Amino acid sequence: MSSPVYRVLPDAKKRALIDDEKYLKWYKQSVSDPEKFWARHGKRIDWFKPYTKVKNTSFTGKVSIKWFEDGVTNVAYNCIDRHLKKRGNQVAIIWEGDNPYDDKKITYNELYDKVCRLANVLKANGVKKGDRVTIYMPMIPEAAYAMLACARIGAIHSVVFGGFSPDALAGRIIDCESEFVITADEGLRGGRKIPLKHNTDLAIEIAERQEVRVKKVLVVQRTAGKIEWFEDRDIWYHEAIAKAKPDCSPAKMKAEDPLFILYTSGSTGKPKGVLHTTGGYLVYASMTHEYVFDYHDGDIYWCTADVGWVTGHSYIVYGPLANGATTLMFEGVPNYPTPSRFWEVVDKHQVNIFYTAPTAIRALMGAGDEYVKASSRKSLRTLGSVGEPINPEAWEWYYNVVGEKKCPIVDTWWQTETGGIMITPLPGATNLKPGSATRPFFGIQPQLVDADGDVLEGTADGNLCIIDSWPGQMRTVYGDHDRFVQTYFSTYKGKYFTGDGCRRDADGYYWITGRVDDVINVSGHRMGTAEVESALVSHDAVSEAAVVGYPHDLKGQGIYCYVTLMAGVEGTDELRKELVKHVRTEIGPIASPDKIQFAPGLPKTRSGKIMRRILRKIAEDDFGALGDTSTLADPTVVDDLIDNRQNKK
Ligand code: 6R9
Repeated sequence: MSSPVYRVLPDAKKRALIDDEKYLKWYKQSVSDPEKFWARHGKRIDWFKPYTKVKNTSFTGKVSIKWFEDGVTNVAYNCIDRHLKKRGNQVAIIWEGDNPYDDKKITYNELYDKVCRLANVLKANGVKKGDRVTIYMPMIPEAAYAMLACARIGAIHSVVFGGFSPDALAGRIIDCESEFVITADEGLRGGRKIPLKHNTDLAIEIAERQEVRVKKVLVVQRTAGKIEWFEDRDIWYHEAIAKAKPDCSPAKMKAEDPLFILYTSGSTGKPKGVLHTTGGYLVYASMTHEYVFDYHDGDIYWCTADVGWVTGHSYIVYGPLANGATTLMFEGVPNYPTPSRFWEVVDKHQVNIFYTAPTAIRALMGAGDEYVKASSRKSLRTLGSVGEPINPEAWEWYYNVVGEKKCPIVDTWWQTETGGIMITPLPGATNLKPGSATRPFFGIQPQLVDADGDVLEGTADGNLCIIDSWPGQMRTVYGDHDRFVQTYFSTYKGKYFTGDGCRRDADGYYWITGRVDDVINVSGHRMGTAEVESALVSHDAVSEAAVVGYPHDLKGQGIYCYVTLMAGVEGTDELRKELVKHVRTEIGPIASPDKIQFAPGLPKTRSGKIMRRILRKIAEDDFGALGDTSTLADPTVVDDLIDNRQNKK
């Protein structure tokens, strides 16, 4: 398979921090002597006490990952205080509201004030180092203040995406036994209100039934909508910070003290609490932010993700702020009020670096070029993509129409678990191929293995592993280290297994082919099929469910559900609608099933394992290639499934 190659643009090369020669040299150093390489780059952040040990990591046995372990620092100090002398009056955060007339700018001096006050409010309400604080917020600056205030006092934040349901929020509060929640009255997206405080109230009730008691809820007033108020528990944010002191000295944090927990879906069980720590994470987030986007002092940088996802953590808040950047935070959606919104915001704030997801690119491509062409986009210099494989058509459109052939695209592959970007082009160094994440970042050693774990060399297609640690790597699953070892290091002994399939071409470029486990990627959001299944079977009418992904033009993957009903229940369209609604309440709108097929029986092996391979094929309407069905307990169920498939082409 040959792909067009887009050579490094001369202008990008001229201004770049890293050209190809430097990339190759640094990469070689980074993998041949990681200690030395990271000893040098660890210094990019400020340390209260410098580290003497750099790397102490093992992917075997109990698995232990420590970076810069005797160093002492503070993330909020690095993201704010250390910039004040030089850039106190520089804008740290540009906030663009859902409504195009709503925006504001927060300087580093103001950020310091807000974060210190909030840190003092947390302290005054009993939050201590190591305590878990749940943040359930819209995309407003207070979400960033909340994260940084936790970091400042050493509390561990757990940000829960504002689109999650009360049940999903409750599960996350319970898992990390969080006693403090920061939320807003309501969120606002695309002109629609999201009842965040109401959802929080419901989640707290659910948590209480499991004996996890949330003591305080801090509420930011965003819409001034009507909410219920619990006098002894709820606190207005604006009242509390008005009274708080505007200084708060940053807690002395060891490099391996936890910074945050972020829940993410896996192939089995409940979402896992991915734990990231302080020093290594910040070094890695800031370094990747600088080199991958070729960030220069004074650049206006915009990542369109939500802070509820890891991309928002590393590339809206921590990476950019650690680098003293101006980071844009957007409350709204790409097509509100019109599909020109992104480009209008780019022009309005003169954005230089723009980082978004393929699902948004595809949707805007579908809306038509005129929405792009109505804007100038002259300020744009670098474009980024993240969240799922970008199909070459969308890549070409992004490059030609949005970037007008003047902006390199960095297709960045990484995961919640990796903390930062792992495989990516560098704007001034890497020739691009549409659809390929290209080459590993410094310190990253990818390896492809086959199903038996045999290492594949050269041109190959296999499962993607990383064979040595990097500073941004997750350290454990919160409260369940065995699950960490089991999930990531047991499939291929001694290697971190990513769960992704991947091809390496003759130029050594990596092409991520998607998940090889039971995780589906819907609009760049990770969804465990097991989670959707368990939501479905929690409905009275359902006896069994199997969920698979299928190719979807806009979302990348759609959610296809096979549902076996309880005896006597009839599979009507009405019930379909009800089940969709049920899944939305259990998990959230992002988990809405696209197709529901009622199936009297599911294809199972004699040992009772559902053969998902077959279900995937039928969902793709590709049942000519079902493969071997002879091991099925009852091969006749397959005919019924084919006859009643919901994706007939
Ligand atoms: C950052 C983030 C991780 C999964 C990952 C992979 C997919 C992310 C990608 C990509 C192809 C890219 N993924 N970026 N696939 N090309 N540039 O998205 O984290 O939500 O944990 O998802 O997303 O399958 O394993 P997370």
